[in-house]
Parts: sequence; C-alpha cells; structure tokens
Amino acid sequence: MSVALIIPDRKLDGVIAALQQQLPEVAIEVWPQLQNPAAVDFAVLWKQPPGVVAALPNLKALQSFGAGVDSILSDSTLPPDLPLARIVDPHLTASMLQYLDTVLNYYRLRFDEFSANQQQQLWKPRSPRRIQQICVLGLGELGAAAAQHFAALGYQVSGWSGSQRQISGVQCFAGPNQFSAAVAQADMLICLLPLTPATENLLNKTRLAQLKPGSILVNVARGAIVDDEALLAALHSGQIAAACLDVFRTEPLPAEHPFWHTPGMLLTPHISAVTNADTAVAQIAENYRRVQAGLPMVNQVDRTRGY
Ligand code: NDP
Ligand code: OXD
Repeated sequence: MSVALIIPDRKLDGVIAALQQQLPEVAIEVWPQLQNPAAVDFAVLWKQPPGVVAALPNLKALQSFGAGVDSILSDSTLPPDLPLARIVDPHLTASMLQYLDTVLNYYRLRFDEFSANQQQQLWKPRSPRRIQQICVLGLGELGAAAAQHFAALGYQVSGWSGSQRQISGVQCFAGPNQFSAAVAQADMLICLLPLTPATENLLNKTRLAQLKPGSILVNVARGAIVDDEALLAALHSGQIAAACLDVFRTEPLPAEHPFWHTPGMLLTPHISAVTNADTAVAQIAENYRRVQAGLPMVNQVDRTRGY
C-alpha cells in the first residue's frame, strides 16, 4: 500500500514530510520516480499527464490536490469507476475572499485608471466608481461564500447556479433560462463556476452581451469558461469596462497572447486561492484512512457531472 503524488512542477518537500507524519505506516511515492507502481492504491493528482493514472493497476481512489477537478477529468484514460475527492478548505475560501475584496476595491477606487494616468503623468482626481450590484456565477463552496460576504458588506448581490439555491441576502437564480436575469443589473460579475462541458465557453459573445454595459468581469474559476475572442471584442466595444483574470485557457499565459497587452485587463497568475499544504494534507490523510476502512471519502465529486 502506498500513496502516489502525481503533481508535476510543484515543490513537494513540505507535502511529503507532512504526509509522512500523518501516515507514518504508509510509503509516499512521488511521480515520475515511482518505485513500485503496483503497490500504489491512492493517488493525489494535480494536472497529471494523461495515461499516468491508468498505468497504476491497483488504485482504489483519487484525490485532487486542489478544489477544481477539470484537469484530472480531462484525462480520457482515467479509470471510470475510481472515486475522486477534492479539497474543500476554509483557508482556500478565506484567500479567495481576500483576493476578491482587493479586486473590488482596486476598481472601486479607480486604481486601474490612476495607474494608466500615471504612465502619462496625468493628475486627474475622480470619485470612486459606482459598484453597487455584484453577480456571482456559481454558488458552491467559494461562490456562496463570496455572495454572502459581499451581501454582508452591503452590496446588492445576485447569484447563479445549476440548481436553485437559497442564500440569505442574495437573489438566487438557476439554470440557463435565468442567466440573463441574474447578470442584467450587475456592475461586477464574478465567475466561480467549475469548468465542465456545460460551462466551457459559457461566457461567449451572446452572454457577454447580456451583461450590463460597462460592467467589470472577474474570472477566478477557469480560463476556458470565457471565450477569449468574445472577451477581447467586449472590452474593445466598451460592453465590458475592465476584466480581471486569474485563470487562463493555457497556463502560463503564452507570451504572444493578446491579453498581455489589452487595455482594461488586469492579470494575475492563478494565485487567488492556492491550496494550503497543511490543510490539504490533513484531508488527504483522512481520505486515505477512509478508503482503507471501506468508507466513502469526504468532499467526493460527482464524476458524471464533472464537479
Ligand atoms: P463547487 O463545486 O462547490 O460549486 C460549483 C457551483 O457552480 C455550484 O453552485 C454549481 O451549481 C454551479 N454550477 C456548475 N455547473 C453549472 C452550470 N452549468 N450552470 C450554472 N451553475 C453551475 O465549486 P467551488 O465553489 O469549490 O469552486 C469553483 C471553481 O473555482 C473550481 O471548480 C475551480 O475551478 C475554481 N477555483 C479556482 C481557484 C483559483 O486559485 N483561481 C482556487 C479554487 C477553485 P449547483 O449549486 O446546482 O451544483
Ligand atoms: C484549485 C485551483 O482548483 O487552485 O484549487 O485552481
């Protein structure tokens, strides 16, 4: 019995040490140096290369190292019946809220304009931007927390999800037919949807046209939920005044991508809520023990629905 960490391009020393402490009786293997693939019965994954999981013959369960599972499920060779769990963590939620607060105030206080003015040595004082209505797409762990947080701060908040939600202080909408009603009045739209076949390119030309003219888009979910070309056109026409993107279709964002040089774009390199190694390890260890005891894992995802 062993746990395999299949998490390319990430320093794992701290995770390995913490996992060894939590599971002293279990061997921790790190891909690509797996000593005994046949002994691996639990794999922790993040952007694993396709085919690597399928090559482990005795797996009992899979654990995402992050909240999202889209990159894990995009591997068409993934054994279909293995249960998959993800990280759900108050630390992750807290950092997402901190990021969103910062972004909201950046735009509210017009730091985008002042920073552009600085390039031209322009002194142009202006009063804060009117951001009163916020719409959150996705009302799961992170989206519901964001919606509640901004409602508690006094913003008028709407939210949109797949099934109907009830969140105190938040006007909740559900399903494709209610998308335009959810977003119509929003000065700022925050995307916290998972990337699934149903949400890929969801924010296309048609849906961006349903936003309030001059609104601000914040995408902290996954890049492929937004149609890049449609977003560039919406920024160009002024339909969207500004876009803050933490996530991209291809990461790192390729050097030749127009987003790098588009006025009105604020880009951050997928840092809005980074997995906290300590809390992640506690959840991984708990799920490992549950699998060994024949119990269902915590925070298991529905593989057919994709989140
Ligand atoms: P959850 O799975 O808890 O919630 C997903 C929400 O999206 C649910 O409310 C769900 O609806 C809704 N949803 C899913 N599909 C649709 C659809 N087709 N139409 C309308 N609503 C839909 O996810 P989390 O809140 O934990 O995380 C959201 C995403 O944020 C993650 O999948 C990940 O991609 C991203 N993320 C990004 C991070 C970063 O650093 N940038 C960090 C962490 C996460 P319903 O309520 O009906 O199920
Ligand atoms: C996640 C992420 O899904 O970091 O956890 O994007």
